[in-house]
Amino acid sequence: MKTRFAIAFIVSALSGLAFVTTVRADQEGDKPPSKAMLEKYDANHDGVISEEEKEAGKAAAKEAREARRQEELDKYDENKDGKINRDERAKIKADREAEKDAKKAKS
Ligand SMILES: [Ca+2]
Ligand SMILES: [Ca+2]
Repeated sequence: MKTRFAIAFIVSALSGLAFVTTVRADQEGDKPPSKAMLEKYDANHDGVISEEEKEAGKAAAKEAREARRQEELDKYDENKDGKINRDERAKIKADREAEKDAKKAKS
């Protein structure tokens, strides 16, 4: 019984510590950004992602998403209703698969 209590105590103490550490890292922003994040957002390559860079990155991602959506619409929206329905979506998927296969065949 005593051991069980001790373990419970240690576990709760540890999770409390982890919580504090996480919160602190968030507050101070001293958690180093991942390499992928830096590649994506760190425009001036100073190893820090500023608010501006974050916003710019988000805007770029949104733009890219919308561009791709528009491209899909241009190419696959056969009934021109401005939306991709299930049949049209199936065609996109089929094309993607074909592309993947083509790449595989090349390599
Ligand atoms: Ca930067
Ligand atoms: Ca459509």
